[in-house]
Amino acid sequence: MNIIVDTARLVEELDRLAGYSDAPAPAVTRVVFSETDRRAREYVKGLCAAAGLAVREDAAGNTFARWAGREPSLPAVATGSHIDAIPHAGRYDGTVGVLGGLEAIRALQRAGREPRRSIELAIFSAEEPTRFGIGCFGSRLLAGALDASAGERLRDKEGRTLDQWRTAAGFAGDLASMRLPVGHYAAFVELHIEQGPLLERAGIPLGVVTAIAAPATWRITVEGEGGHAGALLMRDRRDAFCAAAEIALAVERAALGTGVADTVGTVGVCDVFPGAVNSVPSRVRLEVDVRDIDGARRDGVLARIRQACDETAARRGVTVKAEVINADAPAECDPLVVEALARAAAVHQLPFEKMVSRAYHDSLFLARIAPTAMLFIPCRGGVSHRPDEFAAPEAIASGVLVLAEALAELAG
Ligand code: HGY
Ligand code: MN
Ligand code: MN
Repeated sequence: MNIIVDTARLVEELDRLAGYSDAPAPAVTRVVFSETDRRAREYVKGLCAAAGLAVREDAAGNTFARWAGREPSLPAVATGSHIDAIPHAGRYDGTVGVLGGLEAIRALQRAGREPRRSIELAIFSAEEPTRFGIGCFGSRLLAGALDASAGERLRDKEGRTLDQWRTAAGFAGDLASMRLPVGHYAAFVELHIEQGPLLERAGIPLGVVTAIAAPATWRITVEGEGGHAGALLMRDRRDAFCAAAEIALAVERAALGTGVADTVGTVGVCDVFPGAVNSVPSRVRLEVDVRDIDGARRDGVLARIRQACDETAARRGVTVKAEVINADAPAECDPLVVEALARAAAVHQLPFEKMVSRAYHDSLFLARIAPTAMLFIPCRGGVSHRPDEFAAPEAIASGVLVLAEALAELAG
């Protein structure tokens, strides 16, 4: 029988999931291990159980919902993404890959398919860096890109550790026990909105991702000297914010300096201490995000930023400490999985184009332990990480249809 996507039901589930938010609609805020995240997880696990999937959670809160195949001992084929959302984000980032992945499995069940390999939906804990400053800690732990020491090492801004957060959220167990070996999955495919404008501009309904950009996150702490905004004369100042401002502009200059569109640099967090209008800033903490599809070019940008930190520190008499949170290699997607997606699109006469992902995803780490590729659908105006993020129902349906087709082929 043909695979038919129940689009209306899927859109209703996406809207229901968006309701689990710590920000007023249409914004979505859902930070890992918050009460809202816990309730959203319960909702999604309920949908998986209703589909007859066997659900398990690991020590970091990664959730796995498995549809047993005819030969359950074989490595499964997996799909999935994340349901956590940065503050004031949209409702499609990550969730299209989770609920869309679930709908792909349900569509195959309704079509009477009986795949040889099990098909497993994976919901990774915390693809977003909001809580601990690093993205993808769930999939990093699965792939061995983080080891169990992360339980103590990863801390939020108040110093609370990953171990404290995950235990309070009910995820006990040993982080070392959750690692998945190479070969655990026969293939992994992630459906995701593009989070950029290229597919919509080209009028193409699908993107098959061939590589994922290399993200790096730095925490830069600038220590100057505070004082009274009225009495402390300009010539006597060591203003931490003005020094940090120079460093922020150096980040922009270094990213533009490669002359290549693939290089991007962002200062997304700036905490000013003590944060009073009549007090000269004594300490500023910047969080810096630098990416490129070419790892060496990205590292060249980081070197120029570090040089700018040293120059600014010397000239302004402040101290600048740059702490690398992560500096990951880019990922190549697996050609066989890429071709399975291309064939699945062709079966349904849906045009696609091969492209790179400038956003990072859990696939960046799954690619270290399984043959991995991603399937993109357009989002309006390429907008993401904003409340007006939008993916049209027919775009979502096309993505789920091709995902289901590819999963069926990969699972035999
Ligand atoms: O930042 C990213 O690329 C992802 O959306 N967390
Ligand atoms: Mn995101
Ligand atoms: Mn995402």
